[in-house]
Amino acid sequence: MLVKEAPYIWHNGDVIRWQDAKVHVLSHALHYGTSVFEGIRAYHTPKGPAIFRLSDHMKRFFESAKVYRFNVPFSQQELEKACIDMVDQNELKSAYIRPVAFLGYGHVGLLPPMDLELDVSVIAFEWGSYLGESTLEHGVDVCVSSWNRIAPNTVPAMAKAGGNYLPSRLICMDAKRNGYHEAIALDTQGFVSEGPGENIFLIRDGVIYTPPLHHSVLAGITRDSVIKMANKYGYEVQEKTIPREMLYLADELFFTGTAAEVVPIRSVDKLEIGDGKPGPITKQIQRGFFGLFTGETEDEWGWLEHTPRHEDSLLLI
Ligand code: PPE
Repeated sequence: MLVKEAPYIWHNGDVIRWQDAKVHVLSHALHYGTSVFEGIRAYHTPKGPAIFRLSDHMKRFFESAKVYRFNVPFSQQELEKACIDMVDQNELKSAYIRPVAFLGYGHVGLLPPMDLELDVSVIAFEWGSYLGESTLEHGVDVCVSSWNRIAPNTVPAMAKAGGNYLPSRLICMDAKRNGYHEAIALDTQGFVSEGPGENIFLIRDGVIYTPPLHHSVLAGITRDSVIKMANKYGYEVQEKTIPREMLYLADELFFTGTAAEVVPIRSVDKLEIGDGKPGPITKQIQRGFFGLFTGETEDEWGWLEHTPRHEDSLLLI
């Protein structure tokens, strides 16, 4: 997806012009994947732009950094404010927000000094639907990837680090090369894990299932939101090990993710799921999720952070 540039980027505490946000080619993260990041969406609501679960995303950002013992030289509160400011100062009605912290320039070799501070940027820009315009309504065709997800005790799946996404690239390419919208990956034991950038849900006989975290799954914030909403609607949600064949026998399947949102899956390996159309429970959950942003679903969890406008705080260097 070609990025849609915005005027400003927050970088190490300053607001700079988009074009000026550059790094050195010897930056550590470019060579070794030593970065952590988040993907957060801001939605256009009747009360103005609202960021979805900002503090939960930034909590995960700091948790990812903790696993790698990274020294992020800003507080969670400061970075939350940077996210709000980037939506606000770029005058975005809706946005995808990408906070990233990375080992920058100055040291070579695998282990620079442990107290080295990371560079931190917050980028916000417009990003439409992730898997294609009509997919939210009609669903996606997926395959099971020939590549597995990252293995336990190698690359920690719960830490959202740059390096995690090399296997995701292989999984995505597998899907695209074979004419699918996306792929589902199995863990190294052969159980269903997740998509390259999405969690997965399966519905069978009215019960909703999703793989538990020990199957190399990112603890998705959309995943958690869907579990809470489905419980509210009275569905039983089980975090259960899912064998591959259960995908083919599902009544309904869908992906969740910040970029992907809630996307129905209409076929797996060219086998139709249900009658090949988004099912009723998927549609109910989709409606509930998007309703949070139109106001049709009451935000009883306090998930929406409305962005105030600070005309006087624009700090351009
Ligand atoms: N699994 C993976 C591996 C993953 O990367 C994401 C988010 C999820 C599950 C869903 O998590 P959450 O966003 O908290 O509901 N993937 C991000 C990056 C996608 C990209 O292509 O870049 C995202 O959706 O922002």
